[in-house]
Amino acid sequence: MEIVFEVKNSTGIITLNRPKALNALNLNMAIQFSDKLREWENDNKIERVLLLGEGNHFCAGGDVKSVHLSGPFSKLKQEFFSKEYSLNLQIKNFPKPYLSIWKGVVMGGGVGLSIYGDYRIATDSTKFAMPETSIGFFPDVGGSFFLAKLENNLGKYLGLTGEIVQGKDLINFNLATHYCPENKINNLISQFIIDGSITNYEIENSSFFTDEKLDFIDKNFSGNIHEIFNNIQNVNNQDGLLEKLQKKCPMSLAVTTLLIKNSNNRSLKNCLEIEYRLSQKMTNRHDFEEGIQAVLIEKHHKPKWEPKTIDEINNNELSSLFNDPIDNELKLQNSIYSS
Ligand code: QUE
Repeated sequence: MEIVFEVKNSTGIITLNRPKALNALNLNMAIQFSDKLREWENDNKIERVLLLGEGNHFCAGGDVKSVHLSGPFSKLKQEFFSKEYSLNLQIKNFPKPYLSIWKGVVMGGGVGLSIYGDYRIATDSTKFAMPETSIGFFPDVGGSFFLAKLENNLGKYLGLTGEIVQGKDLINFNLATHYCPENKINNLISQFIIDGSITNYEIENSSFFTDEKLDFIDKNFSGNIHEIFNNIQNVNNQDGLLEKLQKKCPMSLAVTTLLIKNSNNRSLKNCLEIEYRLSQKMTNRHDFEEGIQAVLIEKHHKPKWEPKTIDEINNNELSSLFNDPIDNELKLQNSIYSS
């Protein structure tokens, strides 16, 4: 079973169960997850939901390897992203307390399964990131919603660089709601299952995002991707940031910047519908194939992006990714619980 459902003491427990694939979410899991949530939403015996990852990690993302292997313009590309994004919205609208334990890797699709819930528990091993610009994709699952809400250009920074965020910073940015030391996680889970309460532990780790770093991000990550590169080129002491960004997919960087810049005040539903159109276009570009090969299949980590640099981006291609309609646009349902 790739996903396991249990009920203990009026708590519905969901365990992502593909530990060898870091619990990456595939279509089958997304369908079962969504069906079970719908059942539990209407079940008076269920008072709350707990989401766990089997093994050492929460969830590495969507199963983009299968998406890639399904070939150009496949049915799976349509089905997987429409199911995943509608599940993200379903979680946002789920009317009962929903808690995720952020053990280990919490990336991409894993963020989408947890960030719209009520409680996200960071622990000592938590590694949170939106790393999709490394695979020729973009920060989806509502990245244009929750990253755009982060202040002082932080969301743009996280979406472009894919940088890992940990304990204290996750709390400071309100990405996690609570911290719990690794050796107290089982206590926290038992308590939540019994009565829905959550112990909040004081976090002792220090922050990696110093005031100086946050100030740097605020100053240099405004505007479009060309302005951002220009800004960074003109400062010293940038800690290899330019080199890091130059390794990412240029078209992904341009798409991510535009997406986050233009998403302020959009609803999650609207963001996901826009992202769906982008998902279909981006997963059928050469760069996605290149990125998946480089990072997940051959693992040589030397993708040959086309175009190679942001300066070679064709603005018509860039705007067509956002503006040209596709055959099967995603139209999500408004929830009866809509907030
Ligand atoms: C960027 C990503 C993903 C990634 C690596 C990136 C991603 C994803 C996985 C992943 C990791 C391990 C697995 C798996 C998938 O890695 O979205 O099936 O076993 O799912 O640099 O966006």
